[in-house]
Amino acid sequence: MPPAEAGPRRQEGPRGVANPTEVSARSVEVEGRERRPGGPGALVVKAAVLHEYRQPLVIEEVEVLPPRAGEVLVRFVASGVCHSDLTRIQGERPSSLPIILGHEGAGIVEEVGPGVTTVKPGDHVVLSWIYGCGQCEYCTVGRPNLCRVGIKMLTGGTFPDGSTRFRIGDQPVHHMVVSSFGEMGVVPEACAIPVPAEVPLERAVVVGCGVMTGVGAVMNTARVHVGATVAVVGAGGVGLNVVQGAVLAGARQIIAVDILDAKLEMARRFGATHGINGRRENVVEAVRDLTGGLGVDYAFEVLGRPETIRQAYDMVKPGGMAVVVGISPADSEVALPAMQIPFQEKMLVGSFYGGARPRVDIPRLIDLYRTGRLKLDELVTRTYRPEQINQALHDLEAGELARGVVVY
Ligand code: PAD
Ligand code: ZN
Repeated sequence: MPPAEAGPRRQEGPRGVANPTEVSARSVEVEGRERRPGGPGALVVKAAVLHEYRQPLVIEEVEVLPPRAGEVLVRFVASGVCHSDLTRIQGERPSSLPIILGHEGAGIVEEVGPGVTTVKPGDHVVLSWIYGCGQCEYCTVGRPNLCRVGIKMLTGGTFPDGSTRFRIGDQPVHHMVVSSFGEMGVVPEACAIPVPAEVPLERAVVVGCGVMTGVGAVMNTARVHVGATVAVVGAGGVGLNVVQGAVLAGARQIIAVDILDAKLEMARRFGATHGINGRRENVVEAVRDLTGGLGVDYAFEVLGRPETIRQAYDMVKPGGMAVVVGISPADSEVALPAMQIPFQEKMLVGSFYGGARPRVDIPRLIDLYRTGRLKLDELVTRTYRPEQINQALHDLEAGELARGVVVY
């Protein structure tokens, strides 16, 4: 730690901070970082910024404002790259621009704002991309993943009061709640979930989205029963976690469906009992053939297309459940055989962030990894340096990754 006078200083002044009295009461010196004059308390970091849809992310200097009351400044150690980031880049899910994407993050708490009690500087954290306000009906009944304040944060790209903690010059830069495609970010305390320091963050990071979403869809949303039959359409970063969730739940048959043989091979390594290549086979017929003609108890769509949602619905047996995890383009619709809905009593449900209760589920998943029952090492196909972020996104789109992870 440098002597106090050499450490970064916060500037007094009105620019950028709505209420300067809210500036961190427990600020720590942040080694080697410039706190820029004129932007009170702002730190300058490198981040990958999306300025325009379908264009590469631009790596540039961004100011990070200090955490306010109830907020935490995190220095990212790793960030996973998820298809939801690609969807945002492609404009299939419109965002406020410019924005720093990245929602699968893990890092070390650098500084906390006033009133923060659950983490302190130096703590290792995995980030939740859903903020639960703790007060609303959904948070109260134990469904914080549906918290309307959290959804507004996710879709609007700002903190609940409409402000952001990133800036380039005078322009506010939006958040994807976590915004782990940069060296540092500010998140609400509720999103920073402490994890034991001995768990490597460049592995734990994948719990923040892919594992939570996939395993959570099995455990929390579907509650797959022992001995069930399961199909998983789309064996990517999230789908492989549906596969390993089904193993944990004791499913007897786990059928992976993908269009790439390499993905089907990966799915087998995660515990799939069968693989179907959707390019070569009629997947609904193939699933029925493997299940005595009836279909599976549970089918998970982990891709985000109306056609594959329909496939998942069709491959479920009467009385079974189709779970939609994949996020389809904003304006798409699904057609279903209307008469079958009552006759066959099939359930079609959505699963958002695996029904996560982040404070409970993220530590549980980390524990399952520590005790050897959850595969995280095998999920991380490739690691990237921060300046290779566009390459990581390209490799994801090309289907080459289970998960790619940027390490800072
Ligand atoms: P990914 O790109 O790693 O995996 C997608 C997989 O689908 C790849 O293995 C592809 O080869 C495969 N695929 C492509 N076309 C087909 C097809 N026609 N039939 C079968 N398989 C096919 O993506 P991901 O695992 O990171 O994300 C998957 C989806 O889940 C995506 O829509 C993402 O936005 C969504 C998601 N949802 C949530 C949620 O909370 N519901 C959270 C995180 C991600
Ligand atoms: Zn994701």
